[in-house]
Amino acid sequence: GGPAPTDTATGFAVESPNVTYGDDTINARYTYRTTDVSFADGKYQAKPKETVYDFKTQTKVGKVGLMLVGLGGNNGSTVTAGILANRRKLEWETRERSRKANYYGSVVMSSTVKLGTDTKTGKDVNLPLHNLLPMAHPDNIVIGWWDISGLDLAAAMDRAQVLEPTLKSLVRKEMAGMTPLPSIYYPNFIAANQGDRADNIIPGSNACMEHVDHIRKDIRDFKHANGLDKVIVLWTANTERYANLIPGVNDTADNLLKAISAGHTEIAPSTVFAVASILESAPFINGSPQNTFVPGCIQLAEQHHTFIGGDDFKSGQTKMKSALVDFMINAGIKLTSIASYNHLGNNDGKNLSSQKQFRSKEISKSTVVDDMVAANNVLYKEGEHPDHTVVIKYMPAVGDNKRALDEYYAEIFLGGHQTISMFNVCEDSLLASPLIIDLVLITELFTRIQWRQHTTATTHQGESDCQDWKSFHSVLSVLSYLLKAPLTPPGAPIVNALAKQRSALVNIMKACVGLEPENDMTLEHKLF
Ligand code: NAI
Ligand code: DG6
Repeated sequence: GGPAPTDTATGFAVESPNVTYGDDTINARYTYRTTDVSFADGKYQAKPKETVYDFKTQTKVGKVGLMLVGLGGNNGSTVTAGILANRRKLEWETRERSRKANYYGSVVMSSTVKLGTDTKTGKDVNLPLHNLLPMAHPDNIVIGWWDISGLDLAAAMDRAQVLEPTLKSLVRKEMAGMTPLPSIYYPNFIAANQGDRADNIIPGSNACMEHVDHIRKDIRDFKHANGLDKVIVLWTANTERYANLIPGVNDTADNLLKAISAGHTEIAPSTVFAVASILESAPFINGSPQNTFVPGCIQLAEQHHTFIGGDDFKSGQTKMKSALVDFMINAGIKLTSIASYNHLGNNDGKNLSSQKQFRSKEISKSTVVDDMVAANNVLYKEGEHPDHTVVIKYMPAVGDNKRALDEYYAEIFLGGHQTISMFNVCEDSLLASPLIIDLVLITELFTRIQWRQHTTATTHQGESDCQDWKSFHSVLSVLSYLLKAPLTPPGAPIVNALAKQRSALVNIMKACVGLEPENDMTLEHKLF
């Protein structure tokens, strides 16, 4: 069973023959139990299946850098101010009372998972999710950035109109010293109404290899200047229009690189950033809805074994939708329509008032219930789907305080109807910023996890044949909980249901320390 378990940075140790703690790794053997189903003789045959994996997690986190594309926007300036406030443990007055910096809204920093049951009290022992495995701390993340708007971050924070004046005054000096690197701007991809803020631009208005090389150099310089072990790049810039998928242009990695070299006009800035990041082995996450990850870009990430994740932060309205619809359909209630409306007055809303950019958002907001509907063949016939309408209106006066109204209309017992109406008001960027932190912390963690599969049964000596160690697939679908339109490896199913997405994340993390998924059976409290 290896050396005796020792304590780790996580504050607990697992005592099991399947778990060993090395000097700089946690090693876990984990039996993954699933059910194979086949159809024969007019009925399903369900056969339990076991697959044995080893997971190896490097415990040394190292120094982590985050480069944000669009840092001068509402999310970018807010997440930076939030990290500074936490790092300096700031407190500030509001009209209600004094507030302290926190990471509320971050599933990693502010939610807990059940470790097990206390042997003395019989009560659950819960740990912050952050403590399940050694993870980076957001306070220590070094931030770098690009923006087509040259405002320093203090001015950008004022423009965003998100934070309390008292908090702004405490971070102003530091933020004023942060100015964005110039970025690439292809006007055709974001709304025309954004043109007046584009004053910090790398020359050229179409994709080209010079732009890729420029961004690659920015990443290298940032890494070197700050002595970083790794850099993660995240797109929190404007929503772009969809890029047309053109055979020979963006369908394969080779074609994509050739198309960039040839200055093809259908390559979006976000794809240029993704390509540059992939080539620098820097994971790239897309917080916006557009199809940055054209097939050629996904293939390039696979070839370079670099993580990519997307698309579109899942913050308020959609997170609620992917929880509520999961509840309704799994309660046997036939949801028949969803009307989703919101209005907001920030720059995101202004950009989305343009039809092509709105269309990108409409797609990502509309696909979020598909898996739940498809799974219930009692309520829905093959191909049947609830009506689903998404409306977004730009209303400058409300600023970042988005108002979202949703009506869920459903059929209940014997032809009755249930209508659930929701009104959700919040600062959009205060919901989105912690998601940026989660995406970075989880992505960073997965850069340190390797797995291998056992291909033969374990002998009495504990030996068996194994495949070579590998990383998770380049398309990091474990980020799904945080994203409206989760990107999955080609051919892999998309899971939108919020509870399932969280379980996948938590249970994979638990498997890495050799613990079983939480099954919620609590037999110990039922079988006396
Ligand atoms: P924002 O409009 O305030 O900020 C976007 C920033 O990106 C601006 O400063 C703009 O100058 C910059 N930008 C545009 N094109 C660029 C380029 N090519 N290179 C570098 N910088 C560029 O938007 P916000 O509210 O910060 O949102 C950012 C993105 O996140 C949007 O796509 C939005 O749809 C998405 N999102 C936001 C959520 C939220 O709750 N706030 C949730 C889900 C997604
Ligand atoms: C209006 O819908 C603007 C959008 O950018 C959203 O605010 C953002 O995508 C968050 O949407 P949701 O549905 O996750 O709250």
